[in-house]
Amino acid sequence: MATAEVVNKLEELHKDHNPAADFLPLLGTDHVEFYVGNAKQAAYFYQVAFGYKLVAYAGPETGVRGKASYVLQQDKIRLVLTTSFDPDSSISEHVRVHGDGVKVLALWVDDAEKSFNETVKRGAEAAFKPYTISDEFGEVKLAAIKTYGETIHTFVERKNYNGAFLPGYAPAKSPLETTPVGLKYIDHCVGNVGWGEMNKWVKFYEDVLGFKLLITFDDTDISTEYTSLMSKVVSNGSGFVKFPINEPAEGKKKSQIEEYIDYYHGSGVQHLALATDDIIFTVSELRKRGVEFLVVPDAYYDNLFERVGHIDEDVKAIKALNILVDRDEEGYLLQIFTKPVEDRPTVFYEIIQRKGATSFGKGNFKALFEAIELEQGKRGNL
Ligand code: TYF
Ligand code: FE
Repeated sequence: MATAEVVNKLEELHKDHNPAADFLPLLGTDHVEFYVGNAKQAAYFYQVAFGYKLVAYAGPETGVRGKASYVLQQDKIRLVLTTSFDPDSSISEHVRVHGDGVKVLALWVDDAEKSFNETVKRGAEAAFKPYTISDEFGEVKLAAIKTYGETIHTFVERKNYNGAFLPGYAPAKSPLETTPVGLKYIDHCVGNVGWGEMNKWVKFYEDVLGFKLLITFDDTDISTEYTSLMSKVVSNGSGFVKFPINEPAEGKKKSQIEEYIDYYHGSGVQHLALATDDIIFTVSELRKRGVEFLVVPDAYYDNLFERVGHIDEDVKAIKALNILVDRDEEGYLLQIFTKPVEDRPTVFYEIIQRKGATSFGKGNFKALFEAIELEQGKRGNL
């Protein structure tokens, strides 16, 4: 699909969006919960390397048995890191199979019960039924449905809750003095699904959650020497929630999506794109704190101006930090990708700054995927 069509689609999506008629009005991403082997250490990593602040904790000390959860926040982004003490729990089983990974993409809604009922009526499989939890700070209603792999969407209704996170969590303060790196909100969350499953999951988001197809990338858009994949982006009506879905495609060697699926042992969340409004600051800070990024060759910058025209940023800094730039009809975007943040080549992060552009950096796919292949080769997985 041409870029122009993409832009029209997005405009249409917002123009036609009538929140009152939307059976699943989403206010945004409430939080992302990871199941991990050691939440205490993962929380340290996210505080020190990514500048998150520890805001809440649940565990034995707060009356929660058998597990511990750390809630980390930076502006609107909230991560929850959960570990289990029970080898037979579903959390431990999730970690055994997948390694550290995303279990929950939680969506902030006005009515969790309605969100659950409407999506289940349209074919969603329940993960858990609506229930209410409360403490002295108010009430929260939760319900959840299953999506690709073992991932779930929890609907979080937190009308006037003013506690630290959710009932059961106590406010927490870390002895660490962390400073934010300028991360603002989750721009999109990407799922990798198995061979031939992309359209099934696109249809799931369309039929069950009322999302609209925004962009299609086929294997001709994005096949390099080795890596081949197909991708479709679905968005909710307000445009606040965007889920690209990737599937592997036949290529010369192993697709990066296949590598993920082999190591994750199934479908799951591939990357979270975090928005900043000062990517030079954010990436400089992340690098200082030890976050590792994919490397694109210097040659990428040789014809940058020809590809993207004028940009406001200092190109020397952009090049020194290895930030990628792409332009669409509406403006441009700056983006960069971390290496996987686990030992397995599974979840990674994208840092993105949008300057008008609403697309996903198609012009960078070749350079980006070649950079991914370089890493795949080092792991012996090409
Ligand atoms: O979210 C996106 O669509 C872009 C492009 O392995 C992308 O960030 C797609 C697949 C991938 C890495 C980036
Ligand atoms: Fe992305």
